[in-house]
Amino acid sequence: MNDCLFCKIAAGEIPSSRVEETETLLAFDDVNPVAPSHVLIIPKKHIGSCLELAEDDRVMVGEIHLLAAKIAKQRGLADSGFRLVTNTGPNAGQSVFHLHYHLLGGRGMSWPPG
Ligand code: DGP
Repeated sequence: MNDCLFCKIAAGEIPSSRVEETETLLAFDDVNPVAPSHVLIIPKKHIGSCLELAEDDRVMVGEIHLLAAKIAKQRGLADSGFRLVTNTGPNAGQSVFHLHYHLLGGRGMSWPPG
């Protein structure tokens, strides 16, 4: 999508601190980290949120979880734990309308979230 920030990051038009990349996914550091480790995982193709996922996206969604686990292990978060979350819509505070998963770790987190 022309005007989408994360599409531009995926295309390399806006710089980011890249963590991992696959054929379909990009992982990069969040510009405003709220935990010592705060990585965003996005599909390279534009999907506005999980509400727009199609049957054909099943494999890609699974790959997001596998990539999150790989990054968590790389960063030494497997034992201490981490959170993988996708904010959807206003009540969840979604601010960028391109599907993304926050991988948060490196500190204790409360539940339920605020
Ligand atoms: P959400 O509120 O769930 O839609 O999260 C959007 C996240 O995107 C937020 O944690 C900040 C991050 N973000 C916004 N703009 C940029 C950017 O230009 N670069 C990077 N790396 N992250 C960004």
